[in-house]
Amino acid sequence: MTYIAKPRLHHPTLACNAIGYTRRDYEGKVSTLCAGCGHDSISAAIIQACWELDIEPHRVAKLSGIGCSSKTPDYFLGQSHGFNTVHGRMPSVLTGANLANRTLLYLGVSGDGDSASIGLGQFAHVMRRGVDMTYIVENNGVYGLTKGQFSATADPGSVSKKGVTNTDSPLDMVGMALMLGASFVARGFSGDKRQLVPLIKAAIAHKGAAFIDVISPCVAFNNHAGSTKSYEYVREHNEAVNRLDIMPARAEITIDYADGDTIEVEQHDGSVLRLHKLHADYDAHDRVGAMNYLQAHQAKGEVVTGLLYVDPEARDLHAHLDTVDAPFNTLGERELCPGAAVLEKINAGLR
Ligand SMILES: Cc1ncc(C[n+]2csc(CCOP(=O)(O)OP(=O)(O)O)c2C)c(N)n1
Ligand code: SF4
Ligand SMILES: [Mg+2]
Repeated sequence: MTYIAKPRLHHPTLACNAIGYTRRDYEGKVSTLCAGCGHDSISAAIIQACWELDIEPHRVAKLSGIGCSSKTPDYFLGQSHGFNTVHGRMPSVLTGANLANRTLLYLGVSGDGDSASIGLGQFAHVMRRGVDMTYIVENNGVYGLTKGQFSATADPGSVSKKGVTNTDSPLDMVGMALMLGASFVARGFSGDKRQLVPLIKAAIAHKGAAFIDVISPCVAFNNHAGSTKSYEYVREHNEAVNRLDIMPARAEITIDYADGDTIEVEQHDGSVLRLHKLHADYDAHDRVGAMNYLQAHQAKGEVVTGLLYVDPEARDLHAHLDTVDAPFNTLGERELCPGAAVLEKINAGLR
């Protein structure tokens, strides 16, 4: 229950990260989601990723919309900034916050209903603008919170718990993120933390719009035979393109050239993504190739996971707009009111 606070005292032998925090310092309140819900596994993966990256919790701003998935920011990073927005409106609030203060790490958490149905327009614009953020969609193919109606990501032919067959075409969030210009695009599965934690770490280290679609079974309404978002279905049809390690910038970098199937991708902050290719024909730098690969495997009924595309040279919205480095709330009167002469110059340029 959310009103039950977790004990603050930690066991003295708990391991600490480089800045002295235990993993428990990255937890939030007790989850109220159904036992076995995939979303709780994603929260655990976010906690693990932030702990391993030695992120100071107060440097994170977590934003979400409405839905079981959008409730989850209450269950991790209890000492971070949080904003639970209106249904489908998280991207615009995140964009505004990011423009006002670029010194925080932005984490958008949403659902397939929140981002692919009511929030589709907002999703499109936050991706094409290249807002520097990690955007996670906890994708279960249904509106879990409102009792299991099909969402826009439900596959045609999939059957609801009540026995209704979906006839609509699905929206593929990964395909859309690629098309819209996201500079880091990945798909994970809540049941595969070994793959998901490094994906989240790499997305956080990425400068630009990083998107992760995480298939996250809804055990209450979409985990039965006939569902294509159930634990069983995804385990059987998971097609991983690569395996990822990430080495933070400050750690000593050792590169192993011996393995011909490993690529190193340096991020803007100097951290290195090491991609172990599982499929020799897969190139994570090729946006069009990623789209084709996705479509071809989707047609075979496979759920492609892994890091599908990354542009390590990406420019974010601040670079596009040439904004000031300092957060707006630290700007003084001199910067905000530069005087009549400057105003005259601006007006002259508009005549
Ligand atoms: C403007 C508005 N319309 C509709 C709703 C009802 N509503 C609440 S959550 C939700 C769907 C949530 O689905 P999703 O984002 O997939 O989250 P899940 O619960 O599946 O994690 C809907 C339609 C609402 N809260 N606000
Ligand atoms: S209804 Fe579905 S999505 Fe919501 S908490 Fe339960 S299992 Fe998770
Ligand atoms: Mg959903």
